Amino acid sequence: MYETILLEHRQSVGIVTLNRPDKLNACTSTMHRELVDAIESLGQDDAIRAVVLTGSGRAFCAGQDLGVTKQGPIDYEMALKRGYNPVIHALTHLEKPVIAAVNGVAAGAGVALALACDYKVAADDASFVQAFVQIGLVPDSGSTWLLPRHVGLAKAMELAMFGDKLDASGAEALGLINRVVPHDTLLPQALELAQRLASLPTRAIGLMKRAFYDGLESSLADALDREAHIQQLASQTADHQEGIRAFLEKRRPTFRGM
Ligand code: T3D
Repeated sequence: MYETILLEHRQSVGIVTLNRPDKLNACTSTMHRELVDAIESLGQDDAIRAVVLTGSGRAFCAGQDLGVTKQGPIDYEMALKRGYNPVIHALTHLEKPVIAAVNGVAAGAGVALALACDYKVAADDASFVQAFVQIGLVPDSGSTWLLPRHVGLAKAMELAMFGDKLDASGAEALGLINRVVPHDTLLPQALELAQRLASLPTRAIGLMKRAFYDGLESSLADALDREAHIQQLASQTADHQEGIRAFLEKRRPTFRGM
């Protein structure tokens, strides 16, 4: 169905795989369109309660396909507004948990794709490069917002200005990612995490995701108001009723994502 990505449903988990391995899964406008379409379709599918984003072959994503520059001048502002930005928006606004399973090198906008996911697990041989500076560009695709929020301003500036490659354990130590696992176990471990998230109250997780993002840009007073509002929404879900019943009945809850 798609040209540049694969979309698979495994029980209640959607797996999106960037699939241009010969180009290290570098992004094209087709890939942008297909990613937005796939993410939105997973968002609309009630049977899907968690998503994994990964890459095929030896890379996660090498950022923009630089071969495209051979085809003539690029309107970068338009390319970002129509291409990358909607992908980052789709990932961060999907009210379901998204796990990045970083299987190899992530460069430029490829790092931003991982950062826009809610949990990042990387193979022990994965690496992260703010490659923009090496080609005279600035971090984009949300990197100037996402990167300092993960690692702090000083480290974000260092990574962006020098453009040095960071290995997986260094990325974990900085807080860029959550966990490093042996390469061969990456997908099974990412799927296990995703299945675990998919068994939790999906509506509550979606609401907390929205609140965390909104909270990054608001005052404490606004956050307090927002929490009161979304708690009201969460309290109206069947999963909340089930959580309370299970607690009182001293059993494990069975959440259905509703
Ligand atoms: O244009 C806009 O819309 C603006 C948006 C910009 C967003 C951005 O992401 S800008 C940043 C773009 N990305 C880069 O600058 C990264 C370029 N790639 C690299 O720095 C390195 O390839 C890597 C660090 C990612 C991996 O290094 P390594 O040594 O493991 O692999 P390699 O040998 O460099 O690459 C292997 C092949 O993949 C090679 O092709 P070949 O020689 O085997 O035919 C290489 O050309 C190709 N490749 C790697 N990255 C890209 C790519 N082809 C097209 N675009 C790439 N980004």
